[in-house]
Amino acid sequence: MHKDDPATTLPAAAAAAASSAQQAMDAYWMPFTANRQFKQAPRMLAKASGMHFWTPEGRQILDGIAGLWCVNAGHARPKIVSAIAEQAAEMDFAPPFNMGHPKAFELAERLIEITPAGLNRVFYTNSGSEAVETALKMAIGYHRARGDGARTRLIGRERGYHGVNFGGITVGGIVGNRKSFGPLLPGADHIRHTHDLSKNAFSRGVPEHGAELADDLERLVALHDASTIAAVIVEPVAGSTGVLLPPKGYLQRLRSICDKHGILLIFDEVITGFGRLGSPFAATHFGVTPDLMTVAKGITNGCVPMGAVFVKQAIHDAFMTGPEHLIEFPHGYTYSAHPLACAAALGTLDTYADDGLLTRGTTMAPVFENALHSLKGVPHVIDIRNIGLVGGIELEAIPGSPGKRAFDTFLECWERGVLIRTTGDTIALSPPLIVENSHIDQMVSTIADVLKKNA
Ligand code: PXG
Ligand code: PLP
Repeated sequence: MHKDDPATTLPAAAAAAASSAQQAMDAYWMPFTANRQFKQAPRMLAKASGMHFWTPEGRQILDGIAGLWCVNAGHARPKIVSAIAEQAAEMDFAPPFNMGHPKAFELAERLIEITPAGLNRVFYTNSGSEAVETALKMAIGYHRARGDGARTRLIGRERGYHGVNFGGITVGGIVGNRKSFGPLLPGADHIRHTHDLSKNAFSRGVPEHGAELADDLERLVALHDASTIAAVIVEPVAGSTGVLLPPKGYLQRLRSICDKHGILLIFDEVITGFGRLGSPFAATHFGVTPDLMTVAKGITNGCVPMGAVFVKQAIHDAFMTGPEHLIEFPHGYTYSAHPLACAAALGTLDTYADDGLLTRGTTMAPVFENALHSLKGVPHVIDIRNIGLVGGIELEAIPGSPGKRAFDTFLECWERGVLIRTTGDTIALSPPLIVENSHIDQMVSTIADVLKKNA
């Protein structure tokens, strides 16, 4: 297993350049960040290896969230680093439209060895958001190609996160990400979310209650008629909204309702893909195969931007009609199948295989679960949720200041050398899959200390 570098000092010039005190900060408009707060008290990262980041001043930070749910094999893994460097020197770019390069094909063949059986065609994007837009277009285009062109309606779920582009926020269900951007795409609707603290608080693993919430899709079928519905998209485990697990039997039920009505099922596995739950994909984990599956993040260990959509062959084949010199699917990105991304992804798959990381979460899950649930009874903790190597700790909101308790906890954990993530009043933990017991202890004890101190 990979070990962190003991020597962490940055070259003096790099440290000076990155020093937050001297850095002009006005020009960079930061994504999903409280810009004004950040720029008053910047939190800068300058180096990463294994389970850790280091600040420009050389302070070590334990990475409790795999960067942003993406660095599943830990930072600076040699096979990935050298794959990127060698590819950059050999061929920096190749046009993806009408041209190919060997690693794009090699990667697709390697990927379909680990995807659930049947998902054996791959389309490349550069992010999860783009993967979602691509999957939604494929779903609508597939029905039209089959002569069922009235099926255009897209169904998402309350509290869902599917990236930030217009299709993704249309099917997404996070109010703050939607409310400022107008009417979005027409015709979409949402099924209910599955979070129910009154019945399921402090469940270990998937909660017992709520499989029947999948029947909410029947309500939308009754309202809109199945003949107008193209697809349903859900995160098998909702990440961004605060780690919401599917109730026992829920995904199976959703699958069978989709089958009954000819509706495509899309799993958005941008977070759950590549070992996060202790299996290669959530679809593998739950034994439910979607028709389309979106991934990103862990596909390259976060090292070069990349996303992808996996589809069943029948969906791909439905497009393969018409004159052979014409483009079958008028869609793609300048950087689809970027050589650096393909090289990084191949290095990543090798690294996952070398270290058994796509299933290591299963081995570590009991340790992680026990550590997380030891926080029950700590002040303000109202729920703890876990599966594989992802956990959510929900805090009681400060009346009138939603999100503040969690954000303050995040700031204090950072001061104490642990990087966590918060969304609303939920703390999310999703460490690199190379995590050891001592790291888990450090994360959980730091959170406990901060919550007790501020009780
Ligand atoms: N779908 C899902 C399920 C995701 O989790 C995306 C799509 C979009 O991927 P890109 O690569 O476009 O960001 C995501 C991304 C958080 C957080 O706060 C989660 C994500 C991204 C940024 C922050 O938990 N997930
Ligand atoms: N906007 C313009 C003017 C373009 O020419 C292109 C691509 O050629 C795009 C947007 C899309 O960029 P990308 O392919 O990187 O998504």
